[in-house]
Amino acid sequence: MTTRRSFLAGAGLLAAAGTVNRTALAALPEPVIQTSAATAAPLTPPNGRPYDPVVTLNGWTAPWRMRNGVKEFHLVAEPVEREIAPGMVARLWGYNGQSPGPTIEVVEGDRVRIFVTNRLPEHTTIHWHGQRLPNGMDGVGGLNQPQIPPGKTFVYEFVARRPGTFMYHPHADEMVQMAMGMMGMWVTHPRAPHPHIAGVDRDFCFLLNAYDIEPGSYVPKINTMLDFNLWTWNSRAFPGIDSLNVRKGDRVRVRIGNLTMTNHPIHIHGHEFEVTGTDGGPTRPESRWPEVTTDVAVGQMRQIEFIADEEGDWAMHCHKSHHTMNAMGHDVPTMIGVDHRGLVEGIQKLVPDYMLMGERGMADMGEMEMPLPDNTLPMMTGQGPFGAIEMGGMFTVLKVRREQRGDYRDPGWFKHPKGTVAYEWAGAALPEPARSAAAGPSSMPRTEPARSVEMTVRKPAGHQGH
Ligand SMILES: [Cu+2]
Repeated sequence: MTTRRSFLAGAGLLAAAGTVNRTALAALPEPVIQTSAATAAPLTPPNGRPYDPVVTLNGWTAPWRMRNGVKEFHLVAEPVEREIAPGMVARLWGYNGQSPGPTIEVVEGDRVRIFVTNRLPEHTTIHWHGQRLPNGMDGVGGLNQPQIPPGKTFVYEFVARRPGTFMYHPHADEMVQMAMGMMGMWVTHPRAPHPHIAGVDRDFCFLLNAYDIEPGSYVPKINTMLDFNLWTWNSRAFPGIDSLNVRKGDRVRVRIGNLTMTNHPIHIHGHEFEVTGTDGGPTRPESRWPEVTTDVAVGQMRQIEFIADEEGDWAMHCHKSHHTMNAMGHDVPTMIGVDHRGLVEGIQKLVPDYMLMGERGMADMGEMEMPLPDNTLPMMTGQGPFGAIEMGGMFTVLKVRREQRGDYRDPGWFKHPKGTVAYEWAGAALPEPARSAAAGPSSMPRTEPARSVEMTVRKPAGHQGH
């Protein structure tokens, strides 16, 4: 990323010389553009108050320029190309080359100046969700400020007054601009040890977002309110979402903001966590309780923390099962138990490409190499060490390893100790199932005799039918 290097070199020159020329100081900070959807290494603060940086999943942190004690950032609102997962690129709107935009990291008490240049075809603004700030900096177009016309740069300036995890997004033609991917995260680190904010070994953040992009096309349908077909974390869908790689025993924090149009119960396997903060700030320790799933409602941020003390590859996902699917899942009828025998050939005379799907459930689709239209993702995909993972959308893996050190590199798949993986029964044939005789004393007695309903059930071959 040469742009970032030249930015830092430029900042160094400015800082080193007492002979700074006035025009250079008066100039805008050079906007830094990101072209990759990979998770960037945490940005160690080069100046200002120290803090432990976050890692933005499949994202990055915006570098800044320090000018007379003010942290200056430059966000450029512009059309971007975002790889949703290998094999699919979306044409979105975002900031500085990507959607979401870069995470902004500052320290409580920092004075922050953000230059916002509008390179969109229509006006925009930025609202700083959750921040305490002067009313005229809150970014609601028409209410707090005039809209930023195309081609213009506006300046926002305020002190980051309280520590926490916040979000930023337009408050101008909001439905369109958020459906197009305009959003980002903001982390304000505490300036001194805080009684309700623990030090952690790993600190991740990401936004929940969603798109409706027809298979074969590139641009989201912006009028969709609920029926999205791509459920994403930081505009990435499984298997495009990077894993969260931590060391066994690490205290792990994950900050999750929701800028979709529905809620997402986020679930982590193998561990319990506590919600240690919301976009309203850190929660008091006496208000916390253990969870394995936390619902992140629309417009909310939930910060969760846990000790990663169980080694392995643990699924982490939205618990709405339709949100761990990619496109194409919507118009498929339920076919479980339907007898298709003899039907397929007849249909294929009319529709040569017709395929039989879903007679035994949908798991076949995880393995099937179906011909896809250009630029879309299979509904369920991803290969694990034991085969198809049959997931998509809002799914990734928390990788807990004894040998993981200070870096965030992917350690590969977990090597399970001998005798710790579920295995096939190789003993005697299955006995007849015993019917449960349990019927509690409070069960309602039937007053009318049951009428018989005629129904034929065909079980798939290989199972014992009755
Ligand atoms: Cu969800």
